[in-house]
Amino acid sequence: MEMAQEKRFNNQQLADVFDTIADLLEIKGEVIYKTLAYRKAADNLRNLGRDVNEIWREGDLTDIPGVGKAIANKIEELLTTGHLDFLDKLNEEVPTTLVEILQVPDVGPKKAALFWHDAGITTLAELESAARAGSLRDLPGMGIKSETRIITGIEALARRTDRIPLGTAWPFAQELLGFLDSIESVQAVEVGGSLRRMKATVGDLDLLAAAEDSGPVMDAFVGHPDVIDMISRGDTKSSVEFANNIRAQLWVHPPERFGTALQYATGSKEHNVRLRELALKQDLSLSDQAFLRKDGSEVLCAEEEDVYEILGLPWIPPELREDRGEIQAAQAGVLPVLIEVGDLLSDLHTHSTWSDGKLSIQEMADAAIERGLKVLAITDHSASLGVAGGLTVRRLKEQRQEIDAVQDVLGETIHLLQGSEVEIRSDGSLDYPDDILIDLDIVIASLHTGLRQPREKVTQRLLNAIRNPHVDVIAHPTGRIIPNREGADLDMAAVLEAAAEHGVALEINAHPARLDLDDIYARRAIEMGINLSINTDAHSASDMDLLHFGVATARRGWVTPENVINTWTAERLLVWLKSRGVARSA
Ligand code: DGT
Ligand code: CA
Ligand code: ZN
Repeated sequence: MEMAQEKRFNNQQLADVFDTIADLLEIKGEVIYKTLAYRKAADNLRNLGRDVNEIWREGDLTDIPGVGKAIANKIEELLTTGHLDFLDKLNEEVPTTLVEILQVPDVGPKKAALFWHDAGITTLAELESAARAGSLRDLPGMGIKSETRIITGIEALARRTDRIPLGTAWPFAQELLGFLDSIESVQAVEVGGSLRRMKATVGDLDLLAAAEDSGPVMDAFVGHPDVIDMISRGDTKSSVEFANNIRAQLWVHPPERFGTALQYATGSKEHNVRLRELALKQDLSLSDQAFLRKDGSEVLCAEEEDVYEILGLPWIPPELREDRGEIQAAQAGVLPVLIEVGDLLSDLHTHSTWSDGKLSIQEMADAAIERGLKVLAITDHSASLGVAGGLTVRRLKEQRQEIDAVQDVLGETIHLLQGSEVEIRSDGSLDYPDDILIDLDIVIASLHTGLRQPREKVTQRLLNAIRNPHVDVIAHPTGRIIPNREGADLDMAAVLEAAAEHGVALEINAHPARLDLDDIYARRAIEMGINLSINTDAHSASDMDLLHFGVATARRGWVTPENVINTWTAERLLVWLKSRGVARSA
């Protein structure tokens, strides 16, 4: 069923068109700067916050940042005719299906062009069979190793299915909640499912609304302007797919049943099975509607707390509901008091214009103060990470002067630390010598290159960094990028053991593309007494607002404030940092 017939393109779809153009131009071999305008337009369309159709009707498309006359004309052509001459012509030169092979890790436009010209490959399927047949290894610049990497990359792509990253799902769900909340008869809205449990990726969105009469709410939901497919429509549940390919289901229940409905839809399935077992022990059966007694009468729960209370339990935070011992802990009265965003007083991993950040040190400090932080570490990249503008030793020393100057201006409002995100090189050595590290207020070490090295080698690199007495924090330990890149093949048991032994803190990187450590390893780390550090890795002020994703990941790992060094007062944090590294205290 097509709901959005007359509106041919929304912001997301236009952005996808421009990204495709940029991809095709790169494969064609155009110089990078010719593609940049398309990428920029795509980014800006995605982040516009206003419907491009509206701007087009009411004003001037060139008002959109990054959209000049040429791109405005293309947008107009797409909006009026539904296609684009320029793209059609480009397709005759470069097959569009080549774009899909760019999703394979390590396959960029140059490789794609090579596979196309030298092996006649135009689709992902053709690439896979060529790799499996061993016919890529002899192409220029290829070998058995890179051929194997393509096979494992394609396998990882297949495994990735179409789960949606939390960082995409969450803001979209907030938008939908706002839409539902504005419907007159709706009394409450909530998100359920894996999204409420804040999993790093979600299969679909589960939304709930409380209303006496579900009809008008369902009508509005399936009639949402971005719906491209109505999968089902019922009185308590409807499912749709949106133009961004995200699927969502909406459950509507009367307010007096909202508690059971929300509890049910939040899951997880395994957690819910346990609760139903507990209910049965009291001769009750629990459904999304109510508790049902043997005599057929119902017990209704308007609040989720009521569901747990009837089962003799305190309310359990959604992030814990994975049947990983939370019900037993609740019964024993030992649920952890989970960390919250407000507990964090410092951000210890951020970037400024000194490397690849967007803001000056002063601007980063202002953004941190605005968010109530007491300590901000500026940790720009080290020398060898050339792509990210890593600092030479000389630049590092100059940066110290600027940090001191900004600190003088700021006075007591916030404490600035000069740190560095020091690259762990592919041979396992650190990017700065010890006599430079010793002068930094905080050293975080991380892997950005050589992530595909064999397990033993890549693990050893991380162990070397952990054993360096000047290293305080290991940032995004596995290096995974959601959803494209799996983390390094680390021996995590060895990494955790070394971190515990050397008192190094492990980061939960809050960026929704990382969330690294994940919930499972975060929990194992705190069980071993390892300190964690939740940081934004901010390259801009808005990145600082992603902190809650890191906190949610920590909560899924049963993390309490005491486990996280960012909750410590400035005094305590500074004492800890000074105590690290024998030489440093000298
Ligand atoms: P996802 O979307 O794959 O990331 O995972 P969830 O947890 O959101 O699961 P989903 O979307 O299949 O279902 C949403 C919620 O509905 C789920 O968290 C709990 C509830 N649910 C679904 N199927 C069952 C079931 O067979 N039994 C019970 N008790 N609950 C279910
Ligand atoms: Ca779901
Ligand atoms: Zn960083």
